[in-house]
Amino acid sequence: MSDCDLKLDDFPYSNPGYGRKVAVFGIGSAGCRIASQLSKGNKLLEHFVYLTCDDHDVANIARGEKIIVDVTSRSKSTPYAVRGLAESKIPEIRQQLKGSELVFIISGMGGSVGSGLAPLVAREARDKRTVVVAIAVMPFTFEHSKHFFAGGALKQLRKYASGVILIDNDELLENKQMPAIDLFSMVNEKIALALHKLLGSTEEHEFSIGLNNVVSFVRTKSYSVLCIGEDADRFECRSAVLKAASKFDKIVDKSEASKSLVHVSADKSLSMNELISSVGGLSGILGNGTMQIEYGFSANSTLSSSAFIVATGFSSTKFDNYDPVDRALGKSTNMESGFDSTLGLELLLPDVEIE
Ligand SMILES: Nc1nc2c(ncn2[C@@H]2O[C@H](COP(=O)(O)OP(=O)(O)OP(=O)(O)O)[C@@H](O)[C@H]2O)c(=O)[nH]1
Ligand SMILES: [Mg+2]
Repeated sequence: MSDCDLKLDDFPYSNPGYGRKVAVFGIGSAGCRIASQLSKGNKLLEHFVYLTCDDHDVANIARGEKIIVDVTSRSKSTPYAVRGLAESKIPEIRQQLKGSELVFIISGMGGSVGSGLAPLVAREARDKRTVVVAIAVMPFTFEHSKHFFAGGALKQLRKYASGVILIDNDELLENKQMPAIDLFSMVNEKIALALHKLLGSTEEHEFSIGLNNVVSFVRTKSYSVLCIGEDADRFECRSAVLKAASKFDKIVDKSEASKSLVHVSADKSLSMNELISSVGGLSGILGNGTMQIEYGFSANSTLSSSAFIVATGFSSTKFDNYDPVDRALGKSTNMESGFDSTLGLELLLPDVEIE
């Protein structure tokens, strides 16, 4: 079978990978870091594209395509400005999207680059009838000044993407005493590992949910949220699953969960009983008792037990409050206009703080 004959449905197979049929766009500083981390572990995902305004975001990335939008620090003041400056890069973006059936967009929300360019790439991909799954890392609660842009960008992403998976930075921090630089790389490793396991890796001793399942699962207009739990001390996967499940409470109304995907990563002694009690216990925590669960597991971890849960079906999240214009108007702003048309209001409300 030649490369061109491969369909997404042919998963799993190990060699070759998806080639250009699946593209991963890392956008902005956080997006480039997380995508690069993912590229190191995943053999199936082969076409990585890094899109940003700052050379240093991609300086240490050896493989993949890089698109740098030329800006000065002053012209990079808002996502809208960055998007305008990226117009000249649209042919390059289209070139990188060519032949893709599925595009993952990974980006931190709230800065100017990811918030400006992730919706642009999502729009371009959608115009080519490509399935777009956006993975949006939401800013910390303390980053008040970033919430408005994050809220606006999220709204646009939801309009263009077939599905959006939200990650709450607040819920990834376990040890706040760690040096900030180590903490960010640890958080990025966790996110990349979660995506790697959920999207389908090809390692031994692994039973993966698979890319097709994940994509059909997140193709919904409701919110999907990824939470991660770890049990580093006792190596218990049940405790890792419970920790991950408990995090949803702070982001969404967890009783709304209609479906969830769970990947449990433990050492090779993982027993069927442990798996049953870990995964089975989940429907008592998430959803209203009828939640559908798909699961996968790895029995090759040597570091800790981890659980990665993507749940979907949520009608709102704590991030809905991140758009003060919506809140002030008490309604959903027209997605067509997104944050572009409300930008003037942001300038009038520079110090809005949202708890
Ligand atoms: N998980 C994670 N989040 C990050 C990282 N860097 C930044 N963030 C978060 O992502 C949001 C967007 O930040 P960046 O990606 O640095 O922003 P940008 O898109 O490059 O835009 P500029 O700041 O204008 O350069 C921030 O509000 C942070 O909360 C990272 O390495 N990992
Ligand atoms: Mg940046």
